[in-house]
Amino acid sequence: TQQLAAAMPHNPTKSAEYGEANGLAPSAGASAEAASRRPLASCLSEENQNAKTGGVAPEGRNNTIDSLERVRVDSAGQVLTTNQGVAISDNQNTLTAGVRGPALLEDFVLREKITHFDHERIPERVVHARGSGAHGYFECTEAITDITRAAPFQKAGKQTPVFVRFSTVAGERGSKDTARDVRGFAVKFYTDEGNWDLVGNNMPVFFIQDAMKFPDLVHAVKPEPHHQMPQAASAHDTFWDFVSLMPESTHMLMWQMSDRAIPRSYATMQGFGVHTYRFVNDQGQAMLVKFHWLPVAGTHSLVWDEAVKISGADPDFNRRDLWERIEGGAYPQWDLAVQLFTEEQAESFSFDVLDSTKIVPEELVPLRVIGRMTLNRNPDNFFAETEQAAFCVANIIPGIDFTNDPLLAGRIHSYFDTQLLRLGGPNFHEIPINAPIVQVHNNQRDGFHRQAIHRGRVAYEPNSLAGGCPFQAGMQGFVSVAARNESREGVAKMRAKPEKFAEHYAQARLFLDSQTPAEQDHMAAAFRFELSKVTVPAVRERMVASLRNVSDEFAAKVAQGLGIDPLPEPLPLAIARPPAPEVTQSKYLSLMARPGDGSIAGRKVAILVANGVDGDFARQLQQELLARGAVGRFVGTRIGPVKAADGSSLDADASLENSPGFLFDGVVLPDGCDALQHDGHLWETLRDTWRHCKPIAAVGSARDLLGRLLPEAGEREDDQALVLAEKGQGDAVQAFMAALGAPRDFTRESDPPKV
Ligand code: HDD
Repeated sequence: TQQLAAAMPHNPTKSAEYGEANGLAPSAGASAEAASRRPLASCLSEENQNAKTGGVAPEGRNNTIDSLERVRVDSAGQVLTTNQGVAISDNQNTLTAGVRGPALLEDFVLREKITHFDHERIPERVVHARGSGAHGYFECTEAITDITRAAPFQKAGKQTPVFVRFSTVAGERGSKDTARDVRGFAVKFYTDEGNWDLVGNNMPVFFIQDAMKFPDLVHAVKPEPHHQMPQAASAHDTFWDFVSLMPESTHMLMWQMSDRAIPRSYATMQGFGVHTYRFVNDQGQAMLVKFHWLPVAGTHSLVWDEAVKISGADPDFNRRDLWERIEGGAYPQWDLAVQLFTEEQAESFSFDVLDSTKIVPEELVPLRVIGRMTLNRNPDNFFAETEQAAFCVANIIPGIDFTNDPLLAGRIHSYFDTQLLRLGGPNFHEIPINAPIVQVHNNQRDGFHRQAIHRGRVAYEPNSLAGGCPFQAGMQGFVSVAARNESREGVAKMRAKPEKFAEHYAQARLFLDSQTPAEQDHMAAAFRFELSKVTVPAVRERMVASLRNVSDEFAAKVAQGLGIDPLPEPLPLAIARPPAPEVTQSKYLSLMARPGDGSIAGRKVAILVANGVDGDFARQLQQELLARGAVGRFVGTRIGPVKAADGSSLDADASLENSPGFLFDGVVLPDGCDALQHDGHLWETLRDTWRHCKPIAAVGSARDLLGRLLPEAGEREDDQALVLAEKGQGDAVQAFMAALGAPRDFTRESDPPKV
């Protein structure tokens, strides 16, 4: 605290306000050097970083810690007090007149406690209500000073603290994690030039092209207004009614019906800035840019049956996973990659880069990795940090700028606006999680919950009484890029869209055609499932009619699952002669394209135990998993000790009842666990693990047990995720680990599942 207090400026203009010294000239340290654009003296820069934040983040820590330190509360060893700091003598009994008498109004302790409780809730986010956050840092790996002056990218090795929140979109705050839904991927960079929020999703496109349609989209996907059903699900009439009438959403629907909508972990999903932004360099030259987060652990998803089951057994599945990865040191990491291209290139594309329903295929503009983000600290308090985190698309910094994407325009307005309601006034930027690590100086004053104590009598500009401070930074501050107006029609006011926005299907087809057959099957099954929940036949048919514009074959497959025969006529196209796409298949769009480094860090394995189990094997496997950042849990019929074959004791800390098999990434049956054979939960665990195409290993006597409970396992040859081994055969464990780190092999699947 002392260090921070020392770093906080006394009011450097104080004397000037009273005319004591230097009159109108800003005092030293209160102004920017005219010749250099950085560092602004009042800002955090590499030079003064140590003093202001405690230095560059050491490994395993990050320097947002220091800025939050002053507000952290640790009650260890403290007495209970009221909010006024008065020690409370009795936290059990209301103050009453006599032992059986009435409560007294003067009981300020009771009234304060109850009143505070009554006001504990704030409105949840109107979308993305369900989310989980973590702290970390971004480290630049390649300086791109020629392309942008944005602070995080100025020097290789430079670290910028971040806070990240992942979310589902449609469900309420308490809804399940594994809903079929888009995931939010919002990153707040606390840069030395102010906060930059990159508020993206795990899918690179969006449902609509124009913010004007956002309230309609959200009203359509949220639970229906008359009965508030279904929760956290798009499988209902109003959603499909809307999207089937909005052909521009077709591309996004393909992503949403793919396995990307049910990620295994937040650490195994990509993130995208979605819109085309601009990078701007020192000379004011701009490049167009798209942002991509690439998970180091690779892209891995669940399958639908698994997601449905998990949502019952552990609605916090992704939240728990994120928390445990960080607590366990298996820090989630993403590379930040950019696609950089010029206005001229953009003009030549068959699609409009201002249209958020389109990607720029990587074949056209390759990715360039410029840094890596590591999440290494869980919040101390969910409400104070994750819930109060206020992301805002308008939060950009010098070196980054917007484009005229009409979806982006609405977002620039919407985020700030929603926080006013959600966080109760205009000073939410002072809430510690939202406060930049640079200092804030302006003439904004007052409002609910103001924290800063502004000194002096000047709250206006221009002024002479405060030496002109705080004064504008000119070219050293944020300067909007002198962007050419993208509208070819000039500057006439209009409500219209560029022509290329009218092409709605080419990239939906590109996405579909870029998937593996198994992924395509999952997509068809997802459409079938969702549309089968729609009660109005005309809506189902309209959606199938729209899908015909993507692929007749795919539409037929969906239609067949819905009993629609013959196929309806395709929906009319909005554009008579669509431009030919440059790319019709992209190897980057399948989840299989980025399997990651094969690491098993963060994965969970059920090691089944019962009396008579091979204790050494079980313990060794657990150790080996741990050494590789994964978790092996001993799972028995009940929790508690089991007696291993060698007489030693193993402690089952999970049971087949409280941790069903579908919660694990793989299952191991050690030799001697035959006593589990009559436990029906084991049968379910094996069946689910098999059906979800996850690895199973059976050692020694457990091979027979597996053969009896899961005969289909015996029918498959060359199944990489099925490991059958003699007792003592060492490479069995390695084979199992390899399967655990690899993408799933879906050739086990059949639709519907076989009996
Ligand atoms: Fe949004 C929240 C992402 C379009 C209006 N949005 C929100 C969050 C994410 C996104 C990740 C949660 C942030 C957090 O964790 O607190 N939204 C997107 C993306 C979009 C998008 C990637 C399309 C490219 N959003 C969009 C539009 C509008 C909004 C077009 C309105 C015009 N979004 C909001 C919001 C939310 C929000 C209502 C709700 C809570 C919040 O902002 O803080 O303002």
